[in-house]
Amino acid sequence: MKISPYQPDQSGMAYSVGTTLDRFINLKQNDFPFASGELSQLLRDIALAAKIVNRETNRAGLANIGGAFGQTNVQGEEQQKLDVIANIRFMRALSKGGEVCAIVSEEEDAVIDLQNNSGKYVVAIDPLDGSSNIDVNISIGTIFSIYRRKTPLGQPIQSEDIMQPGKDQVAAGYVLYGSSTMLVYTTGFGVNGFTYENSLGEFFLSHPNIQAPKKGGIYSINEGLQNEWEQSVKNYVDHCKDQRYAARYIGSLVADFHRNLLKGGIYIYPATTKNPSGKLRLLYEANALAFIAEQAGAVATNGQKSILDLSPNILHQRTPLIIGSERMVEDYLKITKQEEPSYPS
Ligand code: FDP
Repeated sequence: MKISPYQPDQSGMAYSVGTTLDRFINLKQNDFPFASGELSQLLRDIALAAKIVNRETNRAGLANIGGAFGQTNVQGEEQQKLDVIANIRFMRALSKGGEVCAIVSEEEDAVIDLQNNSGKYVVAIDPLDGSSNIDVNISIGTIFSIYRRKTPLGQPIQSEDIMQPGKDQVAAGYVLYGSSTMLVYTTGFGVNGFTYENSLGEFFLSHPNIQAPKKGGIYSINEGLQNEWEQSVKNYVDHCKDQRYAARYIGSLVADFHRNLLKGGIYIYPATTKNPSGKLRLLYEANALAFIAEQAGAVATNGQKSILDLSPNILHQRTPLIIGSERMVEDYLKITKQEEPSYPS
């Protein structure tokens, strides 16, 4: 009888394409000899909630759960049914495991204190971003940031546990419910993307160690708001046109960011007359994407400072966001700094 030894896949072994998310998280945890496993469990909980939201998203048209819920959230925006469903799913997943002490959600007015003073982590989450796109079958996403609480375990949470600058994130990620569903995350050691395989109910590593191109050919901005921009932003967009960059704007932050991260590009949501502090939220949108961007070699700024250096003052704080390929963001800063801020009257 002929016996041949098994030849394992030599393509990087541990983190090769096709590794399941669960296995990847376990292997990564082994890199930290004193890790307690709580962050790993938290990431698994988020992945489970993402699978459930993915199922609901796929059924949205069929089960009549698209469309408005009939209430407005704290931002004054109309809540969609799926917004509400996603919020409930993530709240449940984050509160069951015992790793989390508090949650900040786009859909909740106040911080949710889970009354779990032994929970090490604080999570800021936008359960369903880009929700105005649900009804028309366009990609939407979930964005999350994870922080370690600052105050000692065993004590009630304080505002310093919640209002942390983005540079203190221990992990961040997003889920993109698109032509396929992907979970992309970082724990501060590179960025990895996992694609969901529906029939197996698993996320598999499909985009190991994502590196953003230093320069790209895409700019993403809502040009319908041009009359509300500062002159300096108009100058940059003129530059993009001079360079013959492609204009691509889905209006779903996760989807626009993800495309630009992989292909190279710049996403801009500047201050406008309607939203002089920008539209996007610092704690559960900009910070997470900025952490991921920087881990992938891209850059994120509010036009003055790095997003990760901003200290939040209020829970649902907004910020201008300019994020993307390093050289494009550099050009943006060079061009916009030539102008004094001045809104058109
Ligand atoms: P939405 O209002 O649909 O939730 O986070 C807010 C957000 O979407 C982002 O996903 C998106 O990039 C942006 O707002 C779109 O805003 P505009 O419609 O003003 O362009």
